[in-house]
Amino acid sequence: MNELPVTSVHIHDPFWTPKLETNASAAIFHQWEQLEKSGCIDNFRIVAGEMEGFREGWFFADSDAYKWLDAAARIYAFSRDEKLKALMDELIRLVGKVQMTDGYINTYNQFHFPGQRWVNLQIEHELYCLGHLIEGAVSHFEAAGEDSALKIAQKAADLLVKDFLGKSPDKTEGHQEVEIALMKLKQATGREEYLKLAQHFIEARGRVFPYAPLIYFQNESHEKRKAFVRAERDKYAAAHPGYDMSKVPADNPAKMPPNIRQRRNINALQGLYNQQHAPIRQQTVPVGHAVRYGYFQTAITMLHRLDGDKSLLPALQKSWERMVTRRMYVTGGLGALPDIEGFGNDYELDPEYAYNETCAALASLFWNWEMALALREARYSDLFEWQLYNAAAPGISASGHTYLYNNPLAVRSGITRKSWYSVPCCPSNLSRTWAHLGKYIYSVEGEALWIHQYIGSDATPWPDTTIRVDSNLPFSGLAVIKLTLPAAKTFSLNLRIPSWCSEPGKFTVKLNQKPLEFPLSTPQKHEATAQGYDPRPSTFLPITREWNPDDQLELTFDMPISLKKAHPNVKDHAGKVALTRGPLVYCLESVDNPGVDIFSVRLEPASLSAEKSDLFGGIILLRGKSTSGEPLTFIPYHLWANRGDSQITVWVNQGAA
Ligand code: FUB
Ligand code: ZN
Repeated sequence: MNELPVTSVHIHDPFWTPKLETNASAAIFHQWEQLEKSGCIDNFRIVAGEMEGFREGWFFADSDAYKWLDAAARIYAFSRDEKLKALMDELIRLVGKVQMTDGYINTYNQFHFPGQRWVNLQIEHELYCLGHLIEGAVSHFEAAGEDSALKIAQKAADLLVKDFLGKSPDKTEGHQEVEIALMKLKQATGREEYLKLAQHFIEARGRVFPYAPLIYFQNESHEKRKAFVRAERDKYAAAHPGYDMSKVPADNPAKMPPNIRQRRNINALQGLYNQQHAPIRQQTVPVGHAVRYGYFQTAITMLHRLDGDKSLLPALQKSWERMVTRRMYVTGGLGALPDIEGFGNDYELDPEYAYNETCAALASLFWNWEMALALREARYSDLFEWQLYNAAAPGISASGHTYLYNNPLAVRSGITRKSWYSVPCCPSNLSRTWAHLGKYIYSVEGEALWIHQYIGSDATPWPDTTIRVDSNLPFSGLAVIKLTLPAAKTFSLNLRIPSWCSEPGKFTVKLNQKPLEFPLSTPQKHEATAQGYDPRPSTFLPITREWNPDDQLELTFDMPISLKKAHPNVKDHAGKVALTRGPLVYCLESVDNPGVDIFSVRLEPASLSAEKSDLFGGIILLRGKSTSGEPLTFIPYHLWANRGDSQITVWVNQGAA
């Protein structure tokens, strides 16, 4: 199945439209200000010779400018905001000036180590940065219809083809991303060599035996280079008394489990950390850094889409199943281990250590969309929906000015939304995904149309057909679908029935006010998941008929409050429940529950009810009582930390002790 061009889908949704407007009018400009303030854009000015100064930030800081360009371009495609265009043009001009004649760009090396390149590929992210440049340039080309950024990106990509195509497996990037970018560039330009290089990187991964010496020596070299940079910075500061050493803000702390440093080292030496431990068709378990894992799975699935290699699919399916059943939080969050920023062992899902980086959730969205296109199974779009609301949406505040990087399920103190991070990978990743939300709602193939998400929107799947979805999700379960056709037309409409109301009798479909009957499918038995959320019962309901102009479908999904329980193998979860309703996970936040110890309170499940409130512009809260009669208020998890410092917990004790 194929996605629709994103600009052919127009979102008008009571839940999403305000968020997309905040993204376009506030978040993207806030992010630019922060990139300026932290020195990220000045790095380009300095290397371009336009200002004097010291290059700031992590060795991969360039990627944040490029990802901002990607987000800005995708927003510009809809907003046509001239102020945004001017900022994009300025950034593109600078990047063009920094680019070396053979296509190379990396302000870290160009400033600190001129003449050096591709030194520590497993660690230093040069190809990751160029990948984000390429993605940003493709978005800019598609949005602005100009090739100023695309030319730069192609020149860089041509250098990559020259230096890496057909080379040995140690010449692969430590942080996957460039593979996705090269495939997008192939789609934008038609140039086969970009697809070939992406395929080469994907197939070469996990084929360095043994891997440990490679990463060990690159790490030693990387540490030496970092020490050199630190010493240079001290010298620069001593020679420039006005120099501000604190441009880069501090991160939120992550609560660390015991032995995490040793686990990280072992993980890295085995190649698990960056999925270099085995060739791709043998990678059937989610391991290592969760963002790299998600980007890599996305790239492999995209490769299948572009070159039709079906042998890529079984490992992807197995890995997905293992992730969903044993290595994913009830929120859809990925990454039980801080420091590794990635997966722990099966059922290792501590709510306080939970890292659940926002980018890991976004990477999973990208992957699940590709899986949905490849396999036409509703489970992937179901997980997309769940992670969209409960793992990605928590990452950005209502104002669009503050962000969460790690997303634990229990916070006692010290974690809150911040206006910026020393590693600001999540904000622009969120913004570019929000701007492309329309892409994930529909897909088509021949005479068939799929609805993956019930997000209010208009689309034109075929030149003579318009579809309009009006939706009350995520707070109530009504979606109305209207078709506009010039004449009667036969096609198949595939409606996703969400996992959260897939049981018979929990949903109804009416066509022009009359209920439609469907044969009931026998529910399949599945291994219980680690945290109670299971996307696998979701299905596509196909309706194939001759549709008349102005036909209208009305879908009603039941939304009872559901109490999820963890698998007995998950430590310390016995007797606890997580509350969900429709596609939303709820939590107790201290600000709504004064005087209650949210970590020890015991919920009386029979007391629970859903209630409309004025909070956050009108949301549904869950209200209940503790076994000793204290009132309890639960808010959707994605909204926590919008009202100052607070404690939260998703898992609560239930019933008498
Ligand atoms: O290393 C680049 C990005 O920054 C990763 O994807 C994130 O986990 C963060 O470390
Ligand atoms: Zn991130």
